[in-house]
Formats: sequence, structure tokens, C-alpha cells
Amino acid sequence: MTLSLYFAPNTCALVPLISLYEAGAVFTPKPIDFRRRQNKSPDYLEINPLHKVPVLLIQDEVLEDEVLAENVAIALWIAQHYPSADLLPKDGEQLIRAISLMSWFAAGIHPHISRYNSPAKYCDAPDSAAAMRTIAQAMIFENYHRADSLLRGREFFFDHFTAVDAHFFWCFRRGHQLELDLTPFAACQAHFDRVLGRISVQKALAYEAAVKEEFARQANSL
Ligand SMILES: N[C@@H](CCC(=O)N[C@@H](CS)C(=O)NCC(=O)O)C(=O)O
Repeated sequence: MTLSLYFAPNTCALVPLISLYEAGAVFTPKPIDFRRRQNKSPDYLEINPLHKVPVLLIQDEVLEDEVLAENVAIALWIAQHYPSADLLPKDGEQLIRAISLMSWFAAGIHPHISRYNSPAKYCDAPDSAAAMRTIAQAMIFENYHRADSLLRGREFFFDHFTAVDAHFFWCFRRGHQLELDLTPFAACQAHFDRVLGRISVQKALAYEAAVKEEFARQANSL
């Protein structure tokens, strides 16, 4: 079996990148340059017609190739195939709770981040960007407040590091990257710093930085 992860800098493809490193998986990261619209290239649209990352491509000599999109599903796949990494709770009830949390991050936080980051993609009314950002920020903060109350007094969402932590790490990191004032969210910040200290996360961020550098080099040589 061979694994490839389609990845773009700053995106939520960081989440499975961290989990694959945590799992010690052998895989090939495939960088996609959004600035050059590679996610809308015919080759990539064949892989994911919805032009999004992450995608985990699973190739097997016997079985048909599997193209797995959506962070929640990818997290489940990695956790099932690398059980010793303990990337999701083994207990059924706890696993359901983990899926609930990751679904919330993917469907309840990520879309507000996207609206803050790219308001024009969601509303083309003239001069609407500032209002869109104000509303999106209020929604992001409502969700960070909820996460902060869940993380208060805890190291991780469960009793050890899981893919749920990797997923929220990305959600909070986007807040930093978008230069939001995150001082009200002390428990989220402590969680962020704790997750940042993991070797897997350092590896993922170093890979992302190298990809950004390479994309910038390619852009400058055009
Ligand atoms: N629900 C999806 C969201 C994936 C997603 O929206 N990815 C963004 C990057 S963070 C993307 O690829 N956007 C490019 C596009 O929509 O064209 C998941 O959790 O995997």
C-alpha cells in the first residue's frame, strides 16, 4: 500500500500531515500551490472534483485506488490503520465524542475562518468585506470560547493527544495567522503551545515552510 497526502500551505491539510507523522506512516506529501490554482488544474480535479485539500490517496496493488477527502474521514482512516499511535479513543462512546468534536471543527469553525479569510468568495456586494469579517470574527470567537471552556484544566480534549487536538490546533493557528486578538482564550492558547511542542507538529510546520519557500522560488523564477 502506498499513501500520498495532497497538501497546501496554511490549509487544514496540516491536520492529517500531523497525524501521519504521529503515526510514523510512510507517505508522500504532494504539495499543491493554490496561488497558481493547481487545485483547479485538470490533473487535480480528476483527484478531487471539489478542488479541496486534504486528500489522502491510498494505492494498493490488489484493491482499487481510494481517494479519501474530508478531514474527519481521513483522521478515522489513519487512526484505524495505525492503532498503536492511539490517534483516536478506542472506547466506542469516546470515539463518537471525538467524531462530534472534529465534525464541529470542520463544519462549525472552519467555514467562519474561510469567510474571514476570503470574504469576497462569499459576498460580492461592494464594500461588504469589512462587515463580513466582523460577523465571521464574532462567530469564530463564540466557538473559541466554547473550546476554551472544554480545554480549561485539561492538557488535551481526551486523556492523551489525539487527532482531535491536531484539528483544533489548526483552527486556532488560523486565528493567529489572521492576526485576531486571541488573549481571551487562555486555555486554547495553552493547548496550542502544548501541541506546538510535539515533534510531529514541528515536522509538519517545517515541511510547510519548505513548501512555501519552494513555491515562492518558483513564482520568482517565472
Ligand atoms: N470539510 C473539509 C474542508 C476542506 C477545505 O475547505 N479545504 C480548503 C483549504 S483549508 C480548500 O482546499 N479550499 C480550496 C477550494 O475550496 O478551492 C475538510 O475538513 O477536509
